[in-house]
Amino acid sequence: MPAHSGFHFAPRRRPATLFLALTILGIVPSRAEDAAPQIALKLIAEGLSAPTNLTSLTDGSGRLLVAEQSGLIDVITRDGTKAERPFLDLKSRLVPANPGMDERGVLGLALHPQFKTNRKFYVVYSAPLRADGPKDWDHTERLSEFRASASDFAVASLDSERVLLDIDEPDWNHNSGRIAFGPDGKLYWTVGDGGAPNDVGVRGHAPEGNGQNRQTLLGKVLRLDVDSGTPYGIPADNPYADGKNGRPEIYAYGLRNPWGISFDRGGTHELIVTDIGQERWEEINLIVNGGNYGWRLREGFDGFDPKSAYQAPANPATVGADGKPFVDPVMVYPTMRRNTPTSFGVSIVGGYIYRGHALPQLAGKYVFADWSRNFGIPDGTLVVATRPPAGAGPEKWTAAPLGVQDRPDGRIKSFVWALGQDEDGELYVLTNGSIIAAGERGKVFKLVPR
Ligand SMILES: [Ca+2]
Repeated sequence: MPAHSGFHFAPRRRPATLFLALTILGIVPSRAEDAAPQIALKLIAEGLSAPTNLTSLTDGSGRLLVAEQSGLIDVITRDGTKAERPFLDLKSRLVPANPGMDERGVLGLALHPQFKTNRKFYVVYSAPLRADGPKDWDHTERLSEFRASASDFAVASLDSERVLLDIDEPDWNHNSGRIAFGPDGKLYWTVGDGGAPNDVGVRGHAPEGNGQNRQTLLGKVLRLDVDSGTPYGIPADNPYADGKNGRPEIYAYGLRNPWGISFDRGGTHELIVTDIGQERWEEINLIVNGGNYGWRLREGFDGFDPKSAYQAPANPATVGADGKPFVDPVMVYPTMRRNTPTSFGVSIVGGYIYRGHALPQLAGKYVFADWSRNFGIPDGTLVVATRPPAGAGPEKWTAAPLGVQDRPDGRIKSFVWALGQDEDGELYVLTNGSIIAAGERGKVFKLVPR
């Protein structure tokens, strides 16, 4: 269980000279609460609507791209200025937004590994329901390829759109829509279970739930080859590439609402996907080819029964319908409830294994967040997970709040919408001041040395 206790709200600072003397002597405070956080949040951009993605514009300029859920992809220059002209304006392509909370909009953004030569990039966004989509369903998630202008890499046109794959969605929520290129050059896409509590519903949910049904793309991690085929190719080693026992796009399955995908830039380039739980557990998963991550027969390390979502069944399923065992998460923490005051919050937000240079104390650790401890009040928490040494037995990570300047408990008084990583491996925190994915209360911060 993650240790939130022991981290106090008010920063306790030692005199700098004492701290320096202790450091020279090689004595560092052993208790985290005794050390003032040596990390700060540097404001990079503000006045955005809910920012969902940040990535480097990999043209050598050092500029960043920031996607706003409500439709714009902005260019942020090296000095933190938002360019007047957006990279791309997708507003006309989006389904109309809810007035309140919404999980639709611009959800995923990834540049092609050879962007500098082919100018291609990929976006997942929420389009109005396709004309031939199921009549009473909500909208269509669309993966499209676009191309930046040859004369100006910081500008792209809607006219360059090539639609790769549409996935119809029964509800407005649990879309996920996160994308990333793997070290194999293939595009990975996390898709949520379609919404509705417990992956149960007459509209758009398979009898056994979408997560466990391999004939739907909902509740899956997909893998596509965007460099071959029309409109895309199926990698030969996708587990159901022949289409016999599942949809050929599927790479892994049994996910609920995986809001977070990243490949480790170092190590063995593992694929990390976080999954937002129903009522009990938030998960970090290492995704492997063909893995079944359990939803809705499992939540966290426990079984799950949709008829009693708050209580794990006495005799949980341990294998999927194909007889193969589930893949457990590498770490869980309890979803925030009245009886779990030490939780980080109500929805895990995926991050990155830190491989940058500015913050050596984070090297090799997984930096992520929880969206908020509360649906009404912005109360997100930054978290850092540490994995056991290689070969230390079954992989189980541990986590603690990531203290930052003036917020040693990691609670940064904003909703944490997403994390981002630049081409140097440095990390960013994308926040919003309300639950509404519109307005101008979105900000981007960079994690920097204090
Ligand atoms: Ca799971």
